[in-house]
Amino acid sequence: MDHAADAHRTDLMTITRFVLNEQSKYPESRGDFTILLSHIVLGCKFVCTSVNKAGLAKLIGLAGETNIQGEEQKKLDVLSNEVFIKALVSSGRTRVLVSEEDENAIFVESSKRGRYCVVFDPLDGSSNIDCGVSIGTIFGIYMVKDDHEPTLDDVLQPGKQMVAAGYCMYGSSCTLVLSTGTGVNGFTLDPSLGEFILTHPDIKIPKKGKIYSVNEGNAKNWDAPTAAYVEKCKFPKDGSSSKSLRYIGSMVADVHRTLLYGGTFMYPADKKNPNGKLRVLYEVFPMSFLIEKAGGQAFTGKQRALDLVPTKIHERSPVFLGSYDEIEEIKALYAAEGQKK
Ligand code: FDP
Repeated sequence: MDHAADAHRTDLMTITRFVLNEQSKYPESRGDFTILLSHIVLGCKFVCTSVNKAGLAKLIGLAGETNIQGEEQKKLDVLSNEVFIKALVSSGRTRVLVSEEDENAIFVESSKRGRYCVVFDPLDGSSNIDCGVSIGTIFGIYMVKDDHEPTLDDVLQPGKQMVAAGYCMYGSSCTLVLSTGTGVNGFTLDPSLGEFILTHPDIKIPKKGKIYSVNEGNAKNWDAPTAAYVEKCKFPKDGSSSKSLRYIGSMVADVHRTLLYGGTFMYPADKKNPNGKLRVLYEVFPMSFLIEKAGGQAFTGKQRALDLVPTKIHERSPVFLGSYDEIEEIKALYAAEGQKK
């Protein structure tokens, strides 16, 4: 990127302008998606500001409640959840909402109802809040017919049916990565303008990668294909260099790096957690959607991640996602293991 030229840029592609441009390609479009997205963007800006001043505003620390996953809720989680629910409902474009923080799905009252269902994790990676490590919001969007009473089936759909997905990372800068089905684009918040500006157009994940990312503390409980892949990363037998290990432990940050630099991000099954840790609807699906749209792959150890059909809103699944060739290797290891059985 030419930073000098960039500094003098006057023709800014804001996220709203970008989505309006996309919308103009579909003359039948009613603009509902653009309105929904502007409410999500507002939620992201609000959470970004809250994360930035968390220390000052004493938002760091426990809120005194435990969420349905049995995790302690942080004040920022509670706040972010409220912000997103209010922003989504007030858009008048949503129907069913699923949040990581709420045990039950939210069915939007009929006067405020629209065609979109949003599944989201308002503040993912929350164990990192107190030490200032990057955290983020993850969201996936389904569009359903608006001719029926909303039900859970509206959101219990495979990830390949999503019409859009994205995340916002609250890090050294605030970055929103979005796919509306064709390509993946990254926008960075310009705090002086209060606008997300297109900074990473048409992101493509490198076909191969030099980084692997996994919680190696769980290695003693891994299955054979996961252990074999990681062993190969560290001790390649084909004369190639060993891969680097990078694990932040905050999914948005680990996936963001994987998307830009290539490699693999894994949260595999293990003996203690046969379904892994990450939640299908609002972690595995949106991230798999983005990785696929950027040219990579996402695999559960058994199938393409986006083909999973969830039966419960907080279901978990193992996931291996990243560069196309790396995931091919992991798929081959699982296929070989399957033949042994
Ligand atoms: P966190 O527990 O801090 O909220 O699913 C949540 C998540 O973070 C992901 O963001 C992250 O990738 C993963 O859990 C980290 O889990 P481990 O601590 O088990 O490695």
